Amino acid sequence: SKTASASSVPLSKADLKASIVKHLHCSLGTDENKANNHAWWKATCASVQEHVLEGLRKTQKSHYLNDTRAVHYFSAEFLMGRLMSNNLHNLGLFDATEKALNELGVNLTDIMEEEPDMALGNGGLGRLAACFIDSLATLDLPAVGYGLHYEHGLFRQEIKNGEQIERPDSWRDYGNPWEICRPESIQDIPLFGYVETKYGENGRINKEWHPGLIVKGLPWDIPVVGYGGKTVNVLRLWQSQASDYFNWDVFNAGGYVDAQKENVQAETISKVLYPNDETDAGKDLRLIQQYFFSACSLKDIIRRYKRAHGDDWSRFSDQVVIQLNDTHPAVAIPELMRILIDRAELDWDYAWSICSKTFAYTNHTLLPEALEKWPARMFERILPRHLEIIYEINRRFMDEVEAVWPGDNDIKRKLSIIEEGPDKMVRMGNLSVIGSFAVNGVAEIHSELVKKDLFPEFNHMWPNKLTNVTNGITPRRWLKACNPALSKLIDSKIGADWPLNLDKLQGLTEFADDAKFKKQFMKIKRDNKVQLAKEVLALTGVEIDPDAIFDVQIKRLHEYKRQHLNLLYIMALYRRLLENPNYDMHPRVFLFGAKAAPGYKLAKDIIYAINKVAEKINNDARVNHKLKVVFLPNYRVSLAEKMIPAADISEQISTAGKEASGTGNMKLSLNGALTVGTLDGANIEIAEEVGDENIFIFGLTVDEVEALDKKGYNPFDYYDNNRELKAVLDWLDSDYFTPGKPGALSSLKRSMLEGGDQYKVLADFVSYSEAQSLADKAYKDADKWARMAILNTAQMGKFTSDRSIKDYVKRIWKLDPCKVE
Ligand code: 26V
Repeated sequence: SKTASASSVPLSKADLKASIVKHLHCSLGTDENKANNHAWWKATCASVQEHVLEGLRKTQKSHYLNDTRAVHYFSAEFLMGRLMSNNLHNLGLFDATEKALNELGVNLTDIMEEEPDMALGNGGLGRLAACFIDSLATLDLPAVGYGLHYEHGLFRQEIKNGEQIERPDSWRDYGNPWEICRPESIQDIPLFGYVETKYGENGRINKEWHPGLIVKGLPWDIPVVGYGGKTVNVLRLWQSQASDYFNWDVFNAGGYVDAQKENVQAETISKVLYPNDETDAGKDLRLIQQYFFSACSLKDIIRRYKRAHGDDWSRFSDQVVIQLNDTHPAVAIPELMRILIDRAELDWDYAWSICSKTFAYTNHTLLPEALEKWPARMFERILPRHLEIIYEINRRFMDEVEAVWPGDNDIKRKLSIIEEGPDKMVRMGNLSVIGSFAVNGVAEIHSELVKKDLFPEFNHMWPNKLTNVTNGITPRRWLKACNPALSKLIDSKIGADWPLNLDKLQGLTEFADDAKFKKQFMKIKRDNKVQLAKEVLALTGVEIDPDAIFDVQIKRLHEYKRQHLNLLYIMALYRRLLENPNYDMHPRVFLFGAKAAPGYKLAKDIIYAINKVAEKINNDARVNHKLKVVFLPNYRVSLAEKMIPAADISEQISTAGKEASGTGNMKLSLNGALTVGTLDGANIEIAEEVGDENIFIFGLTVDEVEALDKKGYNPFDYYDNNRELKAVLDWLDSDYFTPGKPGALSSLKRSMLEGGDQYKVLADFVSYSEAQSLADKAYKDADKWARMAILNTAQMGKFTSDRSIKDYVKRIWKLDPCKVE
């Protein structure tokens, strides 16, 4: 294999066998006869990890010797999923390991099922971070991912009587074979307390923060293997621990009991991932988490910088760029200022010039409820010195605003980091824009809306600061590893280097009219559907037909993503079939996967409604040969890897202007699913790539949504004037789907009528239904469908996360690759 020469550890099949058996004996303390799948999985991991660690050592040495500029990706979430398959593919060891295990009587696919997902993220933003670090390593770029070592990742979802139940996730119960504990790099992190002002001899006012609590940050390193196996970067995740000592000043001030309470809190900091997606929880612990990992990471970076450059700060921003994944780590900005001013004793202007050349910020959402704000009083209690620094950043910034718009207090009020009111709030978005040298949105339309609607005045002040970097996905995980049959077919047609150069997929275009290729392509899709059907049966007991259309909507449950628009359409189809048993449609299975934030009532109601409608339809012999509905519990990365290769239709149906980018849309299209979608987020760019004839676009545009709001949107206009829509909505009020419980689904109807239908579900219903009919018609022409599916795969080159990373490097990070060896 191509990585064999890179490693001094031997890599033949026989050696792999020997190594796995050695680990079974020496690391696991078992043997070939006794070992179960879990033991085989662990032994195989240990064996793979040998190669990974060799690459890690070489990479770190090479980065150190070359004193490279590096990007530091700060993210509260990294949704890594499983690592075994990915690491094997990236090391080029997959096939050899599969064969080695085979000869030991072990099935690689089976033992990979033993690995728990690393679900250290909620959804899009966390998975994007995971794809990005894969691409950074693949492109030989010096990079470190920094985040939190949550003891419990995103909750495990169970469905009981149709309802979501949250259960704790425990991904490390039996130890995680990939992570390395680094006690030698522990950091002390101060919290709470008060600030003392001291007057120095030279007239300088010095501030001293007397923290009320010090917590320890213990780093765990997860190696990140680039494709080709050469560069192995690190994802460093911080775990909180209580520190052995307190600051006695607090006790003298009478805070003993409080400090004890806070000490318990120390261990709590990294306990659990907040499951909110797109709503700000506003909790103390969340701010503490954010500061904890940002401060640990900054100290880690500064320690490394000082080793090479001592106290000379002049080169800091040449060596270090920090990317803030949303505002979650934005408190790193005042933290760096604090270190430079209070610790390094630089003057403000010099400190600020360093700081504002170091940070860049990515915005991932425009939804107002997701924009982070912290009560100033809470901020002051937890981080008193940082609040002072923020006020000073703001004071100076207000002078700049005054220079641009003299006397305009409205603009000052709007741009201020501090929102005035009965409770002053710290706006983390404003802080991030002011403290960063670059700000980006995640798809063309989203970035335009960031400039036009979210931060127009900032864009006026700094016309080059706001920019776009369209998201991407790693084709290693999202095609090569998850869809091996299709990958091999592609290899045979265009060569095997497409995972590194996804534009090569365009080479498939010439086979879009090749009858044999179409047959092979669709045979693989069908095999994947058979495979998924087995999984569905095992997980839910529902039998589905691989010859039906598999229509897939997988993403977090949120009103703006409009799973309930999909549901209304399903109910309409059900009605049509009941009214006319000969209603002409190709059999279709609607598959859902979605977690709702535990406190998000309507989202949970939608999950319940989907399950109840599914139950009814699946057991209705009048229709269930044509229509089935499946809600797969506990949607996560590893389940996505099974659903995506089997999808025919990809549902991307958010209200225009609300989905920043989407990345599931890219994964599904890459695997030959056709999109039914709105002109929102990256759907627009997907349509540009595949062409309007290979996608089903429907619904209001951003401009039309805006115009409708201006004119005054009234959902009753649609309800009163569309018989089918009215009947379907009224159905929700009956007890048809919830026998004996009338009204159990009424909250959905209410949200779309009396509630005002904020997300324009009713306005888009007819257009959606028409797009779905076109999809149905297209599918009936198998030849045409095959062509469209192939062209989707062929045109996804743009959406590799390698391209996203190259855009970041060119527009923002200005990094050079550093080849290892
Ligand atoms: C927000 C919050 C608010 C505070 C509590 C915890 C928490 C956790 C996550 C978030 C972020 C939600 C933003 C997000 O995930 N946006 C998604 O980002 C994807 C990657 O850029 C993008 O494709 C999706 O369209 C966008 O919704």
